[in-house]
Formats: sequence, structure tokens, C-alpha cells
Amino acid sequence: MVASQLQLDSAGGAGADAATEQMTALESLVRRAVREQPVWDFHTHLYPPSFGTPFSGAANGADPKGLMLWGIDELLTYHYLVAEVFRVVPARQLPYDDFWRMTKSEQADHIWKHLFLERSPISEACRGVLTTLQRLGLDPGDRDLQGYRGWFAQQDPNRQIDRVMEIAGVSRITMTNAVFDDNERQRWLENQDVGADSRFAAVLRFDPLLCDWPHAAARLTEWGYPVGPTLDDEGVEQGRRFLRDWISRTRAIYCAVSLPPEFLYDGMEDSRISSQVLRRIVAPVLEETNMPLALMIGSKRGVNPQLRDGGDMVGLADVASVARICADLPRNRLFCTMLARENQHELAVAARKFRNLMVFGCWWFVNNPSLIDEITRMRVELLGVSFIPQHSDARVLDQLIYKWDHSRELIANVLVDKYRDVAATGWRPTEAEIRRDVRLYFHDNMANFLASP
Ligand code: HDL
Ligand code: ZN
Repeated sequence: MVASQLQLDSAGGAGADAATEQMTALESLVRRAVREQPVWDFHTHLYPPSFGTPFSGAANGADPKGLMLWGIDELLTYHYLVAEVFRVVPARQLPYDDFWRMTKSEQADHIWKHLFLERSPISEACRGVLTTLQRLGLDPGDRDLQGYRGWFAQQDPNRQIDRVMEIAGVSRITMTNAVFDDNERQRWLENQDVGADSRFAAVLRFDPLLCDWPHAAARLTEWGYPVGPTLDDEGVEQGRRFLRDWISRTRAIYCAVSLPPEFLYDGMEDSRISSQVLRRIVAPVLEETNMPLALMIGSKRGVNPQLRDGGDMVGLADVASVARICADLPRNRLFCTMLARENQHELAVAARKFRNLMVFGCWWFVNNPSLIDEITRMRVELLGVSFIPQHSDARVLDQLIYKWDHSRELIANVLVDKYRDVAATGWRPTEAEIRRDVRLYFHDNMANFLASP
């Protein structure tokens, strides 16, 4: 039984045993609060069945170009595992193209063989498959890939979403809706209600606008928003109209852009086209729609194109540019996550300087236990309860289970230590206060920042 008010005397008060017992009570309270708090997943690449699914399970109507990925073969062919398997199979044994010519199941068999059976599945991405199977009620110890396939084949994708959200403790899934992706865009144009699933929230993602203006300008012109290679007033208006139309069509809750390590923003006089697009098109529309922009910085795309989605690399980015954006755009709100471990401390300090900057997540290559612990610990010490500790970045529905299981445990480890530190001073953390804080981390910081006036 955990006292609702933890009577933690200073070290000189209650006996050592009592103090130890009360610290133990505090730890179990913190772990339970973190385990039980539903999370609004800030960033994923997941979709409801309305976007089609290449694997229809017990339902029918598989769509080979469908965007809803789920099931064991998708779990095993996650691009993280594709990259890992090419490390252990020599090029002469399996050229990239031979792998890509395989069926999804053949690719999964190949990865299962080389990364799970012929080597222990101890990487985070391998371990994640096992955690997911276990929490779905299957036994990874059976090592029965065919049996797992048989189980998934009996599931309905729509019900699998509810099951996975329940197990993972995810209250809402935030999508990534890449408007410059033809497959995604067409689905919105063909069905205005394609995103109308209350379990999901849409995010308008538009990397080319800031990363490849010539390409973006050509596409916008093709879509009826005539803009030229340089940015004149007419082009600014057309760009703004494009954003307004797609924010309205998708009912996006925020907009997002991934930027390369070399992205720079040098201030109001910065003549770079990316800075002009940010200042003149994106920021004004997001201000008028009261919508934040998520900056995801540090991904160097396609360093090995033969790995396809797995071919991106990390690079050190410029946090000073983020600080200048926050300073120059005080009426805009910026979510920000960075990909390089070495950028994390400076980004957390930048967040101390700008109230319109909300740091979020341990993204992609820092979404690993050792770095989640290091980064979360540092963020609590610098930012207290005023950041969003994690997002899943899940690409396959069932990954929500392992990404949140693993992260909840790591976040709880940090919070146990931090609450113990304050308890040791005589400050009494109540159950209500701890649960309030955890709800801020897992839901309210995001919801409040989205809704800020
Ligand atoms: O740009 C992004 O949103 C990244 O998360 C990429 O999608 C990346 O491939 C990924 O899935 N990381 O986890
Ligand atoms: Zn992502």
C-alpha cells in the first residue's frame, strides 16, 4: 500500500529502514504512474486502414501500395533491420538488388535467419520484435516464424489497431502526412475523409518546401499554385494558399519538416531560399492558423540509396539556427528534435531561452536505451517537466508496443531517481503530483503547446 502522502523525513528523522521502505514505496508509485499513463504519440508513420494496407490479415482487399503497415513480415523488414542485415551478409552473397527482388516474406525470412537465428537478436530493433511478439501473447522462445505469421493472418487490421493501442497505452496516434509523396497525396485528393479516424491525428509534412525549393516550386505549379524558382510576392501568396488548402484538407494539428545537418538560418536578413520560405510562407500561415511547426533536424538523406528507407545518415546540426528562428518568430511555436547525440545538450539549453521552443523525443538513431536514458536525464535536469520525452516514430503499427514499453521503463528509471532526489530534501511528492507530472510528459505538454493562444 502506498501512502497518498509520502511521509519522507530527512535522513535524520525516520529510521533507515523506514526511509528505505518509503523510498521503495516512492519508486513503485512512480513506475506505476508511468506504466498507467496513456500517451499521445507525438510522431509516427502509422495510418488507419482507410489508407490501404499491403497485408490484409483476416480482412480482405490488400492494397500493395497501402500505407498502413502491420504484421510480422513488416516488423522484420523494418528499414532498421534491413540496414543491419546487410552488415552481416557479404555483397557477393547477396547484392542489394537481389534482396529487393525478394517478396516481403522472403526478405523477412532472410532477416530472421541472419539476425535472429544465426546471431542473437540483441540490437534494439531486433529486441523490439521480440518484445512486441511477447506482449501480443505470442512466445518469442518458440522461434516459430511460421506460427507468428499464422496468428497475424487471423487478425483484422482495424481491430489490431485497437489491440495495439491498448497494450501500448497509446491514446492517440499522430501521423506523418507527406504532401509531396504522390501515393499519400492522391489518397487525400480521392477521399476527403481518408484521415477521419479519431484514433489518428494528421500532420502536414513538407520537407521539399524548405529543403528543395526548385523541386517544390515545380510541384506546386503543377498542382495549381504557380510559383517560380525565386520567391516573388505572387509566389509567396501561392505558397501560402497551398499550405492553407492542405492544412484544411488534412485537418493537421501541426506542420513538420525534416532538415539536413547543414541547414542554417542566419536571421531576418538571411537570403537563403529556405529562410525566405520559412519567414514569408510557412511562419505567417502557421501563425494565422495558430499551429506549431515541428523542426526535425540532422538527417542526411540517401547516403546509401541502395538501402532505400534505411539509407539515411545522421550529422551534427546547427542549434544556433534553431535559436535564431525562435528569436525571429516569437509569435510562432516550434517543436524541435535533433538527430545527433551531440546536439542534445545545446538544444535543451536553447529551450531554456525560448518559451516558444518545445523539445521532443529521442529520435531515430538516439532512440536507444543508453541514449534515451542519457538524454532524458539531462533534459529533466535542465527543463524539469517542460518537454516531451518521447515519440515512437513507429512505421509498423505493432512497433508501438515495444517502442513504448522500452521507453516507459527508461523514463521511469530517470524519474525514480529525480523524485528520490527531491524526497531526500524533505519535499513530499504526492501521488497526485507525480501522476500530474507524468501526464504532462505524456500528453498535456503536447496538447497545451498545440492549443497555446
Ligand atoms: O524523417 C522522419 O520522420 C524519420 O523518422 C524517418 O522517417 C526515418 O526513416 C525513421 O523512420 N526513423 O525512425
Ligand atoms: Zn519519423
